[in-house]
Amino acid sequence: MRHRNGNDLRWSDVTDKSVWLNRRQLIAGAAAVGVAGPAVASITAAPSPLSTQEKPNTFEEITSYNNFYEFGTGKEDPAEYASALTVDPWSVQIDGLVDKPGSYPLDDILKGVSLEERIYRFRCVEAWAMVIPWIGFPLSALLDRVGVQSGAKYVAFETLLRPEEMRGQRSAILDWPYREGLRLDEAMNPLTILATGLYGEEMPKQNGAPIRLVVPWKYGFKSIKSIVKISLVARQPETTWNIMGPDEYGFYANVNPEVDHPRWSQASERRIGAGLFSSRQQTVLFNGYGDQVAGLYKGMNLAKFY
Ligand SMILES: Nc1nc2c(c(=O)[nH]1)N[C@H]1C(S)=C(S)[C@@H](COP(=O)(O)O)O[C@H]1N2
Ligand SMILES: [Mo]
Repeated sequence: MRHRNGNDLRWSDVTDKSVWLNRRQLIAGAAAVGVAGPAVASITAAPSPLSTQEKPNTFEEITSYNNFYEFGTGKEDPAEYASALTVDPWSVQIDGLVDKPGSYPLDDILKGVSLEERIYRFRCVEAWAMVIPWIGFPLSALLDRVGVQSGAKYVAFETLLRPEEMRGQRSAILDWPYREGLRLDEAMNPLTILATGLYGEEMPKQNGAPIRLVVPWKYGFKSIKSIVKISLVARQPETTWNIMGPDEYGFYANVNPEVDHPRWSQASERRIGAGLFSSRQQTVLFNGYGDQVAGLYKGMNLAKFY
């Protein structure tokens, strides 16, 4: 990418097992990176039927191989430098075509929702992939709470701009702050979540603490991190990567094995952690979430609106 310039499952049926599993994997991951035990608070969240049964990547893989250009363009830069980020206090400004605009403290946002574990496939436009056990809640729950007005057709998101803590923002590698957007129906889809944690713990800073978007059927760059602003708007908003390279990064950015990136094929992907000798896996249209989202794009030419 670096570039020129849980409804049918009962809580009691599954909670113990998932908490145990998360713990065990977290401890294994933390031990491998040399992190001391009790620093993070664990989160209680219900499992979701929208989760994949695929085996998640390890905590260490998910937190040591990242894209977060605010901390540098290298995959290891976010793990090294994101500790400088202050995530408390944190508020999200919600504005535009909404009934209840305002600056919402994160605690207040979280009081109004119930957290779920969503184990999702995640596919970066650079052709690597992981499986990540997010903790979060549907974006629709927050949008319903603030009251979306009828003129709103898109949702625009912005990341924090704080170059004192985000060293990557001291150079103009991207047009800061990082911005992303979704069509309103994409934003309201049940798969679209705001994530506040992973592996049953608060969101690691390198993964977009304290709150980030996750849109699992789209390339990873749509899943904007460390969000401070959500605007309901009438027109398709400008988005960072689309401005950088309109021929390379579309607004829709749905995972599609048949639409190659101009500089590489999107037909297959490298599963992080699959081992040195494992072959690449085939990329699946909508990252395998077609049953839930294909209907959003009926009548659109997916090669044109890539
Ligand atoms: N603010 C911000 N959000 C961002 C990015 C970024 O550089 N800045 N990178 C995106 C890209 S390209 C990917 S693949 C994912 C990576 O998420 P992860 O590091 O949690 O796997 O975050 C996305 N969100
Ligand atoms: Mo990405």
